Amino acid sequence: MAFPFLARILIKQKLALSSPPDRPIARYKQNMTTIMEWPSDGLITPGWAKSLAQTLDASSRSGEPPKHLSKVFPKQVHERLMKHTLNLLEAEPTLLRLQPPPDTEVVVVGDTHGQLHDALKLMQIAGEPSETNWYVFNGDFVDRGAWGAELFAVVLAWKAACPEFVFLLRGNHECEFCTEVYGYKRELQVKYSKPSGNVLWRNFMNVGSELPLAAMIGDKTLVLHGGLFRGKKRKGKGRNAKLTVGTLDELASAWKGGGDPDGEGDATIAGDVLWSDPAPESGEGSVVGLIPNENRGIGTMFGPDATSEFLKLNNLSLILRSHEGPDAREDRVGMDPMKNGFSIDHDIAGVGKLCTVFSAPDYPQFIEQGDIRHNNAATFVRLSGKTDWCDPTPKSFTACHPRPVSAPYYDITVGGSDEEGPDGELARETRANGSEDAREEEGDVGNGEVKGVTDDVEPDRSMSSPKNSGEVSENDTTVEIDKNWNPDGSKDSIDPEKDTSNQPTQSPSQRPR
Ligand SMILES: [Mn+2]
Repeated sequence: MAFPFLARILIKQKLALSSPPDRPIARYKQNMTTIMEWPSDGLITPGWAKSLAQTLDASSRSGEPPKHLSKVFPKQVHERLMKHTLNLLEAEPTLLRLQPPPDTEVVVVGDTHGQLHDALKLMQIAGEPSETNWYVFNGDFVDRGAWGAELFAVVLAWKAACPEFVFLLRGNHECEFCTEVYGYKRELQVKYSKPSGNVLWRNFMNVGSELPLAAMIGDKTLVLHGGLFRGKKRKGKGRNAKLTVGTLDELASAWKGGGDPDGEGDATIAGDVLWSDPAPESGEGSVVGLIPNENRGIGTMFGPDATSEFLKLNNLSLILRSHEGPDAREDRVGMDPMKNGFSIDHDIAGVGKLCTVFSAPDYPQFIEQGDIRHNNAATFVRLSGKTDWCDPTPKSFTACHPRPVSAPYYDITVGGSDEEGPDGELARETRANGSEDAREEEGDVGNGEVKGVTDDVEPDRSMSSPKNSGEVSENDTTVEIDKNWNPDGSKDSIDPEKDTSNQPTQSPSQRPR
C-alpha cells in the first residue's frame, strides 16, 4: 500500500527541465514540489493520505503566501475529495454502532480546530490508522486555527482511504454559522480566491451536514461532541415540565441537523449533541438534571445525576465528549480547567463516567494582545478491546512549536463559540448586518477588524521539528496585525463581484417529515 501512490501523484521538479533525463529523481528531493493529483484509478489509499499530509505541511511551512495551497492542492482535487467523502458519509447513520475486533485499539480525538501541525503530531504519536488502530475524530476540525482547510482535507483523505476504521463525527463548528464567524470560510476564500473558496465551502457544508452525530464503540461507550440530549418524554406537565435524557434509539433516528443545526424542531437532538455541556454536582454552576444551556443559548447543561440516568437508561459505562478547551472552562467554577486536554467530569460509582477529551494544544492559536495564553497540553484517548472499550487511556501531548507564521481569518475580538450558539446575539447581528456580504462587496476578504494578535509564545524545545523553513524564530513570535491587513498579502485574488451563489450545490440531508 505504501508505494503505488507515488505513481499517481505528479512530481514537479524545479530542475527537471534543465537536468539530464537520467539523473535520479531522489537527487532533487529538496527541490521537489508535490502537486496533489486525483489518483487515476480513483482509489484513495493511505499512501495518498500521507502524501497529502506531507504536502500540506510543507506548503504551510514554505513561507509562501496562503494561496500557495491552491497550487499544491488544486481546488478541483480538493473538491473531488470532499465529494468522494460525502458519498461515504451519506451512507453512514446518525449514530454509528462500531464493533471493532477485540485485538484492536481505538484512538478518540477531540477538537483540533485548524491546528494542522498539532493534529499531525497527534497522529504521529497515536500511530497511523490501520485495521488494528482505528480512529474516531470527535468533530471541530475547522475554525480558529489557521489551517482548517488543510487539516480537514487530511482527515477526509484518511476517511476516504480507510472508511472501515476511520470515523468522523460532527462538531458544532461543522456548520454554516460557525464557519462564517470563526474563520474557515474566509480561510478558503483567501487560500483559493473568493469564487473557488465559496465552491469549496459549499462542498464543506454538504460534508458537514452528513457527518454522523455520535458513535457507539462496543456496547458500553458513546462518543459525541457536546453532550447529553433531551428525550421526547417530559417530567411533569405544562410550563413546569422538565426535560429528560434521551435514549440511544431516539439518537439513532434523529436527523443529522442540516447545514446549521439550530436545536429547534427536528434539529433538537442535533443541537443538543453538538452544543451541550456537563455541569458540577454542587456549588456555583451546579445543575440538577438536564436543563436548557443558558450560557450558549442552545443545547443542554446536565449534572451528574442526568449522566447517571442516561448511562443506566441506555446501559452504557462511558461517555467521551469534547467541545470545551481551556478557554471555555475559564469561567466555569467547579469544572476542571482543561490544562491537560482531559477531564473526568462525572464519575458515578458503580455506573460509569463522562470525560472531556480536547486535542488542540496551546489553544486557541490566536489571542488578543494582552490576553494570557493558556499554554494547555492536549490529549487523545485510547480505548482497548481488552477493557471492553470503556476504560479510556489518555495520552497528552504539547503543541508543535514554533508554528509557521500565520494570521487569523476571523475577528478574534468576536468572543467565543463557547459563549453562544447560532441563535445568539452574535448570529443575529451577523445576519442582520450582512457584515460579511458587505465586506465581500467591498472586495475585502481580510479581517479588517483585527487589532492585535498574539501567536505562539514559547517554542517547544522538546519537539524537534523536521522542517524549519518558513517557521517563525523564537524571538519573532508576536504578530502585530495591521488594521488593513489581508492574510493573502494581496488584493488581486479577490473577486469584487458579489457572491450570488451562496447555497449548497446539492441539498444536504432533507429534514425528515
Ligand atoms: Mn465544540
